[in-house]
Amino acid sequence: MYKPIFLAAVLWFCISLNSLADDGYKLWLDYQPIQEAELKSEIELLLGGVYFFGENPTFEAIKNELGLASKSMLEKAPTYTEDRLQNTRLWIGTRAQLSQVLSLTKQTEIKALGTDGYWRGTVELDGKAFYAIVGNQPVGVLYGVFNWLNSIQSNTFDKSTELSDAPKINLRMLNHWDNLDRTVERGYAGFSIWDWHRLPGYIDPRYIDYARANASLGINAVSLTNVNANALILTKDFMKKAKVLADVFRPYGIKVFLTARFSAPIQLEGLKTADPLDPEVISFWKKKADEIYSFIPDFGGFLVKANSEGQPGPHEYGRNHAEGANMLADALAPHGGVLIWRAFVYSHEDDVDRHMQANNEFVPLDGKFKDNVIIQIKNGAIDFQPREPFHPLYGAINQTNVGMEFQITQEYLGQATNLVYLAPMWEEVLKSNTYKPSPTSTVGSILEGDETGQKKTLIAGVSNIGTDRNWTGHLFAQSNWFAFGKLAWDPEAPSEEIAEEWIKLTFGQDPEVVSAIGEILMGSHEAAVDYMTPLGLHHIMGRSHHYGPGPWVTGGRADWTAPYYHQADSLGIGFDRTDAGSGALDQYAPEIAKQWSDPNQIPEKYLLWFHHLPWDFKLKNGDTLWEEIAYHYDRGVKEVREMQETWASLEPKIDPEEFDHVRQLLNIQQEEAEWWRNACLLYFQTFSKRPFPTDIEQPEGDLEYYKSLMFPNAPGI
Ligand code: GCW
Repeated sequence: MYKPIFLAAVLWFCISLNSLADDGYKLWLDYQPIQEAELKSEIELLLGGVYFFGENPTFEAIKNELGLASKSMLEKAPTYTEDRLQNTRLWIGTRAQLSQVLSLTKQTEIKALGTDGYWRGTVELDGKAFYAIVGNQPVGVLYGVFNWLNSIQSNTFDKSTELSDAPKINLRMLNHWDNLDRTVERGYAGFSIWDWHRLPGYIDPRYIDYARANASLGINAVSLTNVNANALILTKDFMKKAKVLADVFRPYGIKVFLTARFSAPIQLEGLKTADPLDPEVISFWKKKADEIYSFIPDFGGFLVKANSEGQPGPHEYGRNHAEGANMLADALAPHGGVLIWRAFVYSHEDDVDRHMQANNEFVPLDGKFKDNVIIQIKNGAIDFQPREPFHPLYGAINQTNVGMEFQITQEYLGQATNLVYLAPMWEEVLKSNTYKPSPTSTVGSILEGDETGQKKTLIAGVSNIGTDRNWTGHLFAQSNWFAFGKLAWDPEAPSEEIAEEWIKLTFGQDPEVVSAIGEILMGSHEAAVDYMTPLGLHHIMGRSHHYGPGPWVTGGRADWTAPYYHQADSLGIGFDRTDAGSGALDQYAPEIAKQWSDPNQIPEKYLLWFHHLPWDFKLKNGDTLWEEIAYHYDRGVKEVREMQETWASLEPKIDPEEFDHVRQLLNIQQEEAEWWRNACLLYFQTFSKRPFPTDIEQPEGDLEYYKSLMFPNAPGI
């Protein structure tokens, strides 16, 4: 009779224990108590006497952050002083505010860091030492404070070392693909965090935490809505709502952008046309821009997807992308707004290889875009595949502002169940040599503006954020938000260092934990490529939801089917993009086209992206192509199993809730990796007609079964 009560008590105890566990909500801003005695007393001293040189909303945000950090790290609030000398240890302010106490040399040094840069270090005055965090603008100070807090958390703070930093990119931007009904296109972490229904009246505290997280990484712009845009966002009702978000984000240095539906003049104003050269259309957009700026004076501008995948655009009226973009840019220009126009355009009515269509559209328009237009180009020419060679548009246009579009949400990379750290993939693209406009150009140097002197620079990432308690669905997907911010700030930052920083901020300093999780992160992208799309295979996932394998997907428009991309037949496999095939390779610099046209010289990771090769084609290691494909799929599965083992070894050292969350997801990932391997190898074997190498785990199951699997409710569509 006592047994049920006892069990209930045990359960209650477990639940309450669990509620103390870490649910990931605090992201990398989970200021842990400082363990090290010397550091602790040093920080106690600094936070025990903080002086702000002036007041403004960003300094209020800094105070809020210092309060949160101090309470967590030291179990007490900071002490703010009224006098910059008396009882003061930490100075916080702008260069101008600190001009009387900084040497002229120091001021010149800080000035050179630009709007968002900061400097921190010790300043001596009348024999007394103060620690100072200084920016040219309040937002730079904010970045400096976050950087300082970060150094405390990762135990690297040293007050005798001066440190300064400035971003290499102006616009470091998240693109939300969030719909007004709160569904998220390609979102795997719940619903949209923008609660449009309760805005403008209700300010969800999440908005502030979201802004804090972004500011801690230097992210300074967000586009709130899906690029498959709904014109309603441009109505007065929605402007009032967007204004509230802009007001919340402003102290954190974040500007709001909206997506503009090209046909909005027809939908909102009843005009007969959306022709960009029509005077009424021009006047509609001018008035619209004026109206938005009356609500949001520092509105960032519009992000536009036009004439792609059914979205309206200038082509309907016989106009080109420059005519469309420039008309909107002119409407924004008087207010200092920016028009971001996506290069992700392709049409199934065009027989040309989809890979080539963006270059065909945009290269002839180079130099025709207004100064406040940025062309936002995806990292590769197809669509955020597990691995893509860099987009040939990088380097091919050099009189136009260009920006990067990465995808942080894992549409094609295991969605929210697979642990895949994306930074090594981004790094690979950023470091790619384009050979154009100069022999040493890289995608990164082009983005930084070094090659063409472009003044407006941009790196955007499609957000992976949603209403899930841990924001990103998979705890480890937080590392992708984090790494995106870091790379947008500095495209030259090594992905391994970013990983280490994230691990320390998320899981603490224990060297064994840092190194084991580092191994998991750094191997995870290659593992996913191995079990999904090795050797340059691409776009062979399930139809429409893109969940799981679907190399057999046919029907409907050809460029949305898998055989369009893998081209498997009895002779071989791969998409011939050499001169004998579509000729897409010629869109790259001659140095690349020459090397990659040769199947024996092209990096093997891109082999089948550009070549259709016989099943018995010999690879560098002596294996045949068929064997090598099989080895990659097999290796991918084994790599996931190693990730599982490494994670299991960390159990005693990881918060139980976090441990279990990741453990369960790794189990799913392992099953999904096997599913990918089995389905793809069995399918490709129907063409290759060759046995699997004997030293791999033999793919099991029945191809017809894999083909029959349906996921009508898969998320993110
Ligand atoms: O990757 C594809 C996605 C679409 C997306 C499109 C785009 C917003 O499958 O869902 O639409 O890219 O980038 O415009």
